[in-house]
Amino acid sequence: MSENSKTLAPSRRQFLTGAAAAGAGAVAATAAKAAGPDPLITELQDWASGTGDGVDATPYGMPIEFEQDVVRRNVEWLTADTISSINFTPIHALDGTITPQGCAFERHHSGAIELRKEDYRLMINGLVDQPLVFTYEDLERFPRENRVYFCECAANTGMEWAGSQLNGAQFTHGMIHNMEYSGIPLRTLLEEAGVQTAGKWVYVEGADASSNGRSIPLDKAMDDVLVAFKANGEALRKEHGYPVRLVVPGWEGNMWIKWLRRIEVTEMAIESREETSKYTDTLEDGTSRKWTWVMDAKSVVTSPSPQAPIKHGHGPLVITGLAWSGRGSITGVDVSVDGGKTWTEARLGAPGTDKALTRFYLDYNWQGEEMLLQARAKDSSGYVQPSKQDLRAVRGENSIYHNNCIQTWWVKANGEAENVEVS
Ligand SMILES: Nc1nc2c(c(=O)[nH]1)N[C@H]1C(S)=C(S)[C@@H](COP(=O)(O)O)O[C@H]1N2
Ligand SMILES: [Mo]
Repeated sequence: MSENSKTLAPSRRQFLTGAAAAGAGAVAATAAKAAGPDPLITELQDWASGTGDGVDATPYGMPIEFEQDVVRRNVEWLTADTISSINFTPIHALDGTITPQGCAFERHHSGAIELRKEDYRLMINGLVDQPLVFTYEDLERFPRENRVYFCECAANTGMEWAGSQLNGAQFTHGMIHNMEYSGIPLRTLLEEAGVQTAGKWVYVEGADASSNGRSIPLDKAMDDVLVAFKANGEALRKEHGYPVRLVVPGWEGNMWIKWLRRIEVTEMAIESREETSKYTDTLEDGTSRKWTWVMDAKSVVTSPSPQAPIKHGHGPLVITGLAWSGRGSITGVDVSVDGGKTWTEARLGAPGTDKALTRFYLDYNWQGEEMLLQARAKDSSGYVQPSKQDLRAVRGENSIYHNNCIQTWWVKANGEAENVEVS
């Protein structure tokens, strides 16, 4: 503990006593030792005796230097080359639900390309009355909507099938982000082209070398899919598909085509690489499930967790995490501190919304006991997130994708946490 946090303790004690918090006694006891004038309160500080930076110093702001560790990270052995690769959102260090673009995970099959708006074209062809090509400016003239959705790579948590492996929520669950998109319903553009009755699918592809082509059933394409050009109010970042990406709410991230280039209306699915040899789920008997597009309900405790240990003493502890479902909204999250024997309903930071991240909190009185910390999500379809055993009973251990099982963190008496499995 630093000198500062010690001397700050008395004011925390007063706040807690005033709020009559259940665990305040324990905090007050440690705080009493540090009684005495706090120079941070009583002395004039440097930052108050001069002026700060002018408004011209930061045309576009970056996080302050003290937050430098809140960044994307790779898993070395997963990152053989950085072109066809993945990095992870630091979910252990974020709060709320919106993921800043600057630290939202990236997944590229052939690197992030630089595509100017002037050079951007979107083609709609195939089984349509009128094949069309749109410029970026054309797209800006269609009526648009704002929607918040999560994007989760189907491989999120994929390294955990055979046993607990990666030590941190960022690495086990960080292939997810949640942004507010501004975009045009794909339906609007398809109606503009006129889908013929034989058209049952759309094949969507990107302008990058991989093209990452995927087939999407027409029903979904006409439902809630967006052709998006803004995220969290500003232009998409290059790595997220600037200037235009597809948003496929609730469905696996692989279908969220970046640098969206072409939409072909087809009679049948194309059965491309990305929907046959990849993004299918191999079962125990060696056969594979295909068309597993929806991301089922899932949750994770983000703090405490291996990268976010408990650093304060006994007493009030905020247990928090994220929950989401590709089948609707989160209706509740249960938290267990004893490896799933007993559960307590967590408090939602805000009511769950459709196919978006929901933040949950459990305000806990921790007395230094070891915990086997778990969260369990429930969604508006009535689905409850399964245990690892239950998921394995159905899916085996040969899969990579669609692992939505309950995660366990073993929180030790010293506040450190480790990725474990309970049986
Ligand atoms: N054109 C194109 N689109 C793409 C990809 C790609 O490599 N090329 N990767 C896909 C995968 S596998 C995922 S999980 C998401 C990741 O989106 P993000 O990089 O914005 O997080 O984009 C998808 N869209
Ligand atoms: Mo992905």
